[in-house]
Amino acid sequence: CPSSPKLPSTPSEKCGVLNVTKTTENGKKVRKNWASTWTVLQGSTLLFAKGQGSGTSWSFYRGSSFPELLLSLLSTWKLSVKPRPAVTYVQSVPAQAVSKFGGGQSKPEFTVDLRGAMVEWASKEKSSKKHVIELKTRQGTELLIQSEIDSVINDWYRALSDTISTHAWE
Ligand code: I3S
Repeated sequence: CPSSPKLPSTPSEKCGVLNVTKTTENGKKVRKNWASTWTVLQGSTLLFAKGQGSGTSWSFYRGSSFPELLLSLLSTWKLSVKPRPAVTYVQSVPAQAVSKFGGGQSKPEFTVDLRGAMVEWASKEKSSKKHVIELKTRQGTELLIQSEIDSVINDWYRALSDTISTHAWE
């Protein structure tokens, strides 16, 4: 990922739009609230920024490639429409295309410390969605991270696992 002028100078290792929800915060269970979320992996920190306000925040997508934008919108729509339609997603999408952290957003909405965290594929009981990663931090925050595109979520799984092993003893 290109680094953002608004964030600390460490170049980010990975970025992209994922569907994210917290399930536990500081050890307390919270209601799921899936949202299409701009996600950046920087060192041992994972940063998130949701689109702002209600409806579609176009600046959020500034710099995204067209397929990425389309997939993200489809995914947001799919999250808000029930029952879920059978949508088949295009599999080949250029991986990282967005150049700024959350477009117009200057600060990440929340961050997660990956040191001592655990990552695994979420069981069916955790979510009815496919391709869901469960992330548990040492601070007692638990998140579900999902993408409709297997290659995207597999890459994130690998990146998160690698980061966690690299920083395991810090
Ligand atoms: O694990 P749950 O509680 O069945 O998760 C679903 C609910 O959070 C649901 O919200 P409401 O209970 O407010 O209707 C969400 O819309 C679903 O997306 C959640 O399930 P999945 O399986 O999509 O994670």
